[in-house]
Amino acid sequence: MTARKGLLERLREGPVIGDGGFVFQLEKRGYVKAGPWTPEASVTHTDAVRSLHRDFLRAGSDVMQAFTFYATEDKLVNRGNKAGETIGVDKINRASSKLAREVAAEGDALTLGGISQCPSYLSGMSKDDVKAEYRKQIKVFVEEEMDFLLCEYFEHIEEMEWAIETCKETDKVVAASMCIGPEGDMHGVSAAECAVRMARAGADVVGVNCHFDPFVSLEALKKMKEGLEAAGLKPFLMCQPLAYHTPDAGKQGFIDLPEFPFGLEARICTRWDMHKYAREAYELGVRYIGGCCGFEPYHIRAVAEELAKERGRFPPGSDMHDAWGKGLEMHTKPWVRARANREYWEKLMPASGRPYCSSMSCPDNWGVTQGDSVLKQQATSTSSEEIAKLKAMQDQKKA
Ligand code: CBH
Ligand code: ZN
Repeated sequence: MTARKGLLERLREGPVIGDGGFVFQLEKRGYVKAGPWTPEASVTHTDAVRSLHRDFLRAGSDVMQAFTFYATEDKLVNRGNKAGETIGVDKINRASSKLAREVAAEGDALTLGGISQCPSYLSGMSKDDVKAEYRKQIKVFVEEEMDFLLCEYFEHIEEMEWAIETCKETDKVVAASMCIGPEGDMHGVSAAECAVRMARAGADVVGVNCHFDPFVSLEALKKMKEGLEAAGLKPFLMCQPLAYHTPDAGKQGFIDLPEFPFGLEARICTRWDMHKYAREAYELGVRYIGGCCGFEPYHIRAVAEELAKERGRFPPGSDMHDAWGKGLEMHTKPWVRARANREYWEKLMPASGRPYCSSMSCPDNWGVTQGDSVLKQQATSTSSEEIAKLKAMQDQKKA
């Protein structure tokens, strides 16, 4: 039996396809709460998490990323989140790792343990203490034999460096992606410099995830690539963008858009947008190509179909999807049959269907987020009055 190929070997051979958005998808299905966005569903609703992994595997994902987003201790208890007390870091990370491993074995996928930024960093927690938070997660990933590690969704390069350093205490391959766009991190560090610092901290794969659409994210990747080349560094590049169009977003990305997080639907990318994304990413030299919030299995399938030649295979889910809509030739209506071709779908400009819907909205532009301790000092009485009013309204509704 030949040994299973690891991430770096696969990346050298061709594109590796990541998965899509877990917290966003599971929130819509009723298993994650928007706000804390924590992954306790791996313990409380294992079937929901397992089945989303399976959907991504079928769509062509080469990586089953354990559902451990925001699963640090400080985040699980932050602002009254009960998951920390009732379940805890160890149990969530372990259950998530097992689910990823179980589904990965149903295909030839790799398993991945991920860590993400923690609220304590923003509140000024020391480097050692922040690292200790991460160590609790990483310990589980090592014990559960995840194939590699990922530091994802960091908006400050300094915290990212601490996270990478902590991952490097193991002998696992480390990938790192920041939730930044072409304008760089929240402390004014450019995208190019962020990439160089991630690589110097020891990441084998560097790039961006979340916060911006595929095309804005690739702009950031371009800058990262230039910076890395100038510094003589050669890590692999990764991109896992949103599946929402964000041409109007500011530095904080989609978090600042008025539609975040409950009204983003009009911005969803089509599968055809994802063909374009996959091709452009590949041509830029990005080899780890996946998605983040809003990215559903059909988006990943489109990436896998676009790169089928490079990968030498179509994903299992293509059984039910002929390239460029060819299946529409079997439709009953002639004008729909006429759409069974690439040209039609590549040229389509989808309408929003909302008469007064503008193409751009005006972001909040809050600027840099501060830690909870700072926000508490700034909180005004109006906001607590407002909260009390809302609560009363809710109680009235219930009664
Ligand atoms: O769940 C996932 O898919 C993770 N791999 C990445 C999640 S990025 C989450 C963004 C929401 C964060 C917030 O509002 O604080
Ligand atoms: Zn995301």
